[in-house]
Amino acid sequence: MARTKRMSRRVWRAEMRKIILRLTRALLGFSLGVVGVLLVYFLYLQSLIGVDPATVAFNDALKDGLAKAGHRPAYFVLSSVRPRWWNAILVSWSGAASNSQHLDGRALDIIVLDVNQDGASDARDVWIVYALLDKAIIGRRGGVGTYVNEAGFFNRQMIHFDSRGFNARWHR
Ligand SMILES: [Ca+2]
Repeated sequence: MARTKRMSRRVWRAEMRKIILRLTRALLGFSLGVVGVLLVYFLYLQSLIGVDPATVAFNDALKDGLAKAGHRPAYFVLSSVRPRWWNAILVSWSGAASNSQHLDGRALDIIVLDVNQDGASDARDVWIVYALLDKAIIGRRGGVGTYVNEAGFFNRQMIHFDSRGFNARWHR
């Protein structure tokens, strides 16, 4: 009698172990799926998919302008088309505008690296890109902003530009 009890307990434990293992595997698979979807989604937010053609043209002109001036197009897109819920989070996090040009796909935020190839990614590079966008490329057709006075490398190296259809400039 005692032996059968011990046996059934052992069987029960083995069954539990199997169930826990299966649950752990399912949970792991689900988490990886969620991470994958988020990854693809945030890569999409940094792509030029769905960006206004006028803004894409500004971006192309910037690459050309930098090359013609003997510089490198050393920058990457941090933010392009932004869904409403993500913009709402950024409004409270980082002071993004609630009526942001990103909502309509008219804006790009770029992080400027060592454009002039002097070995450092700093304000000099930001001003080279700003000058091109300000005078040669966008003019009165849109907005250009820098964040050179803010804390943190990524803020300071960021330039926003958009095709809002009228002139706007700022330096934070
Ligand atoms: Ca530099």
